[in-house]
Formats: sequence, structure tokens, C-alpha cells
Amino acid sequence: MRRAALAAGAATAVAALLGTTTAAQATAPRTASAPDIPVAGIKAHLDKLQSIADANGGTRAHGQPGYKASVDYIKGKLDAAGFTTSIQEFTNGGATGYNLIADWPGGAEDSTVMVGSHLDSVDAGPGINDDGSGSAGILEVALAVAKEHLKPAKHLRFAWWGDEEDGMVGSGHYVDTLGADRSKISAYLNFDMIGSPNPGYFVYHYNDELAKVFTDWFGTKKIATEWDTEGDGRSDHAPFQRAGIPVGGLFSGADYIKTDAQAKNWGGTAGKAFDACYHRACDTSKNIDDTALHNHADAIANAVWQLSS
Ligand code: DPN
Ligand code: ZN
Repeated sequence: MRRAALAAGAATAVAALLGTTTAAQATAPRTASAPDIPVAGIKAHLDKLQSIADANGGTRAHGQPGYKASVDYIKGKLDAAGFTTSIQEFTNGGATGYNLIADWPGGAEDSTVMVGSHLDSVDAGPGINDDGSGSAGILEVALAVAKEHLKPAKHLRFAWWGDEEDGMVGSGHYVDTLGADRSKISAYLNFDMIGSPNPGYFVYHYNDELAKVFTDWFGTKKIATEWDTEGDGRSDHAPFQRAGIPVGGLFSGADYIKTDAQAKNWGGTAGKAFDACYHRACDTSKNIDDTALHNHADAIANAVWQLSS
């Protein structure tokens, strides 16, 4: 969702925490660690989303045929992998919108871990970084859950939201219809833009425990992180937060400008936006940094494995 540029608060640098093993951890039952997420799989989904936009007037926006075609593509992959999927409909602006929900059978439903990304683009373009990247990234993580036959202690649910770009309409509708079930969601993790072409590594800092899962993982990979400030209140985590649900997430940057210090940490170009094609027609399958996409997807998989165990 776009808003006028904010006065950028000084981003807080996060000290990279190196993982150390305590005696207690060494003797605790080990949770199998998350697999490497194949970036080629994510890229194949992005190519498909690009071709869907190409076949539908260059967009996958709410109310456009390219949106529903995107839902059908993702749903087909999940159904084939053994997820229980459902489509939640809503209306906005005279058009039907769709949230795609996918449950991995098993795990304690009264402490459900939810992972979500918005699947709609803006009217102006195909929305491949925003937010094909998150949508394809969490799809590949979901497919890894199936491939590994993960048996999490907590229930796992993935969501692809409709109509985020008009003000988190789909996710807002979902949260509104949860009713008393909102207390069963122990965490919501949001991924809106994870392959920015001039990337940063921003961690949502609304909940210490959820933030630490990500900062610890990036720390072990020697990748510096900063707290996200650009995305505050602007994506699908906001309705969950308003409902009192703990939220976390990752973000690789939109139209804020990379500083010299950030370019030193992360490479890329100082003085240039993290994503110069944000909300533009040029947000195509070329508008992706593969390394950032891969790192973020592996971080998501780690969080899913850790938090659901
Ligand atoms: N991804 C942006 C959008 O959907 O328009 C919103 C956003 C911007 C989210 C900045 C996070 C950070
Ligand atoms: Zn977005």
C-alpha cells in the first residue's frame, strides 16, 4: 500500500547475534532444521505470475482477471502438495476479491502459526517484487513443508491476501471474520517484498521473540539486519496487530533510498531506492535480486520450522 514518503526515522542497526549453543540446548530434543529453499523454484513461480500479467493487460490487480488467475495457479500447487485450501471471497469497489488460505493438516490448532503475503499487484504493473516475491517465496516454503512431511507441534496455515493495495482489504476481512478464533493464532508472519533489486534486510520489530528468530538466523549467515520502519502499518500484518495477534516479518525495501552505510553492509547502490520500480510497470520478473530472494526465503523456512515445532 502506498503512502506519502515519511520522514525516515533513524533506522536502528541490529547487532548481528552469533548463535551460541548452551548446554541446555545441546541436550534438548533437536528439531530438524529447515531445508534450503530452491531459488529456482521461487523464480519459476515468478515467471508464471509474470506470464499471467502479460496475458491479462499487464496487471494482477484486485478486480482484474490476472488476480484470479494468480490465485488459481498458487492453489493448484498447494492442492497437489496435500494442503487443505479454501478461498474466502469479499467485495471491494464493486469487484469480488479472493483470499487463498492453505492449511497443513495436523498440529495444535489452538496455537496456529500463520504466514502470509499479498497476491495482488497495483493496476500499473505485474507486481513481481511487490508482492510476487513474498507470494512465490512462501509458496516454495509451503511446498518444502509438504516435501519434508513436516509434523509440526503447532498448526501451520499459509495465506495469500487479496486487495492489499487498496488498504489491506483482504487480510482485514479475514481478521474481521475470525471472531473468537483470533485467540488461536499465536503468530502471524508477513512477507511483502523480499526480492528488491537493490536489497536491504529489514526485520519487523513488533514482537521481540518473533524478531529474534529472524535476526538470529541472519546473524548466523553474517548478514546485517535493521529494524523495518518503512513498512509500519502499511501491509497485511496491520489488521492482525490491531486484533492483538503477535506479528513478525521481513522486508527488502521499497522506495526509501539506500544510504552509504547500508550499501557498505548489503552491497548495491547508495543513493538509489531499494526498489526503483516500486508500484510501476517495470516491477517485472527482471526486478528481482536472486540472492536477496533466496536469503529471505531460507529465513522464512527457518522461522516456520522453529516457530511451529
Ligand atoms: N509493499 C507495499 C505495498 O504493498 O504497496 C507496502 C509496503 C511498503 C510494505 C513498505 C512494507 C514496506
Ligand atoms: Zn506490497
